[in-house]
Amino acid sequence: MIGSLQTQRANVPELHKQSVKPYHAADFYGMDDLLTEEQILIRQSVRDWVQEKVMPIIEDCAQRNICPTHLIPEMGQLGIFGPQLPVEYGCGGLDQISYGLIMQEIERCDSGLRSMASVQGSLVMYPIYKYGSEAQRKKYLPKLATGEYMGCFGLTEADYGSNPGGMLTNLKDAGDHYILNGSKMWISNSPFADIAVVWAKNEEGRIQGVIVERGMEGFTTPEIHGKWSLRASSTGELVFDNVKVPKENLLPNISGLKGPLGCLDSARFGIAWGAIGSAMACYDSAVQYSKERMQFDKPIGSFQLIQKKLAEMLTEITKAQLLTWRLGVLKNEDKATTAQISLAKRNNVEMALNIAREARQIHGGMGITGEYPMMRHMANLESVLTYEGTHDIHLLILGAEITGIPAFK
Ligand code: TGC
Ligand code: FAD
Repeated sequence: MIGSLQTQRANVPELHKQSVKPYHAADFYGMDDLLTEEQILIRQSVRDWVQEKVMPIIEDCAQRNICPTHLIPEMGQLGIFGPQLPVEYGCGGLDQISYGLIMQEIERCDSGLRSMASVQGSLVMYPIYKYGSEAQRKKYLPKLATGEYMGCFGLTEADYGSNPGGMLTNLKDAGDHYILNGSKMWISNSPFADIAVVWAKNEEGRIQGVIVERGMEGFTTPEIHGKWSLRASSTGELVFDNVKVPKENLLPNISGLKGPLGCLDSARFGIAWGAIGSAMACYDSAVQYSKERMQFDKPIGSFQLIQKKLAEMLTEITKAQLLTWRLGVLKNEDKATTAQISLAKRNNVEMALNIAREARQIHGGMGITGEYPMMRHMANLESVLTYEGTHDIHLLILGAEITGIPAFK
């Protein structure tokens, strides 16, 4: 039953191809000197693929609300899914900075595509690896790594977003299986996912994770329509109506809210890198445009007000690059804390959103069209600011870290 949608995913939609300008990566402080040769090679291979295969079609996908699922097999081949997980399960075995750089290069193109990749790697493969049985790891991880299976992560409910601990979705022990009831809202990848990692309360009210497979009776994944943001990503619900879940699908090695929140640390880390990609794309476009666009018989880049915008953009990108690289080092040493990750996610997403807005202004009227990427990035980043913990929830996580007093409730 699993993978029944793969044929549909393989269909390549007819997409309008846009010409793509060469890309100049901002690296004002020589950040590349801090990277290993392997990290630079990995970044380059993803950058080349994105530039050649995805950049030309992404605007059309977003305008027409098409999730480019036909790219999934190539993403699998490139090692984009779960690159930070061990090779013995078919994954990349890479370090955390390489993972971050991959997210950066994908989000330089589009946050929706990065969403697809970070949900798969950090929110589906990671919990199966970290909390799953050996049999679950062997069954799912190699196929998730190639993209043969795609997954989604069900934590949020319609009435429990920032407060997932209040969830109502529940799991009852029915002897040789569990019965799952409830629903999840705002789930990336859900409309085409083969499996869902779902968080639900057991009869004692303790949160547990289960793997639900497409095709299980009573399990549906309606799509959410009408989004102005992440239009090249597919978002939906997960609905469980007395779904029989085999006992072997329970993630055995975790219980409590720390299970899903632990996965979020990995995904939020990837977002911190990804947001730099969006910012770099908008900055690069603004630099090129300001040198070409003439007003008052001069390139607009000759005006001080435009130079101020560009200088401030480069400053913020450079600060974010240094911050995030250091976070990567801490993560490689297994020392990065939740609060440190919150600081980076919060800072970098806001930074990218501000740069998208400023870059849009530099492009004048042309900036509101799909000929340039700013409006798409700006609209996408509104979701990124909200998902994986809202901007204000991350501020409160930092507030609790500083004072020792949680202010959530
Ligand atoms: P609280 O009492 O603080 O914590 C409950 C238990 O969890 C532990 N914990 C963590 N463990 C691991 N990693 C973390 N980051 C953790 N944060 C907390 C904590 O130690 C405790 O453990 P224990 O053993 O004592 O039970 O929980 P709270 O209910 O007060 O909530 C705190 C708060 C608000 C910070 C948390 O609920 C939160 O982060 N809310 C935001 C929800 C969120 O981020 N949802 C994201 C959904 S997934 C998504 O958006 C995917 S989009 C992906 C895409 O498309 O790219
Ligand atoms: P609410 O929690 O209702 O928040 C509304 C406002 O109230 C926010 O400004 C918030 O900061 C503020 N607020 C809430 N509590 C407090 C407080 N204690 N103090 C001060 N202010 C507060 N979830 C998944 O599980 N899986 C996914 O794959 C997934 N993908 C998503 C994709 C998209 C495109 C979007 C938009 C969301 C996705 N989400 C996913 C859900 C996302 O994580 C939630 O939207 C997010 O956690 C916020 O929850 P909410 O929308 O219910 O907002």
